[in-house]
Amino acid sequence: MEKLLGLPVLASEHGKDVDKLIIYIHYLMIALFVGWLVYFAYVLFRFHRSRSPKADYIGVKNHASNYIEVIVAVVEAVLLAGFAIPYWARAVDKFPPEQSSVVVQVVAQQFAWNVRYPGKDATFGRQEMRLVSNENLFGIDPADPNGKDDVPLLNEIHVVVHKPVIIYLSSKDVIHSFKLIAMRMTQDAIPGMRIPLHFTPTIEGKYQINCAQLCGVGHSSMSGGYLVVESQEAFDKWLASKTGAATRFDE
Ligand SMILES: [Cu+2]
Repeated sequence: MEKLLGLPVLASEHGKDVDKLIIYIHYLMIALFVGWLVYFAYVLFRFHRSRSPKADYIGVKNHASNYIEVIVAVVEAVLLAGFAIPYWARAVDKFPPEQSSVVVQVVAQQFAWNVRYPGKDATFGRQEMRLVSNENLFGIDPADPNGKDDVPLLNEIHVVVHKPVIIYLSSKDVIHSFKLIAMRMTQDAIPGMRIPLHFTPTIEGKYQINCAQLCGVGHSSMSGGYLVVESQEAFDKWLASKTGAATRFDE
């Protein structure tokens, strides 16, 4: 079924469940589609003018349609309560501990992804909403020494394979949506909010980041961002090479 639907490459742990749900929903939709077509063909045949020259004012007396409707509703309830809600609960609730995860901050803007790592001390500098400005997208307190070695980047996020990732997502201007198709991850980025999301990548590689909200004329260029999944050694080397570098998006 994955082949038939042409599902994109999957590279995260929880993504299997997302794909399962997509496939089950398609099974239900196929059953409904075929069922309706068969019924339509039957009706064309059964109620042709030649077979029913006179209208029947009493109509159907059996309850087949009620039973079928109940079955469809039960299947839908199982999909919702048995699959969709537990997956959702896991996405919003079951966060891995920060100490054993790669923690990244992302601030979307028209039209790029600003990324920040905590640097060598593994602690982000203190942030405050009132400090957020064009020059200070993350609202970092310059007086906090923890922020001195933070690593700001643009359009690139590196993570470690099989290690959980926590991303704190926000937006500078309008509503964007952070979408990692291979990770089966989509989350709106909303100005003034800091929304956490988490996933565990399973396959090394380079994956495109997309913006899933039409956010302005340059919307499509937000797919210039990418996620690199690599080994711990490669990640450490990469982060060390970026420390001290300052990158900022300017229009
Ligand atoms: Cu966008």
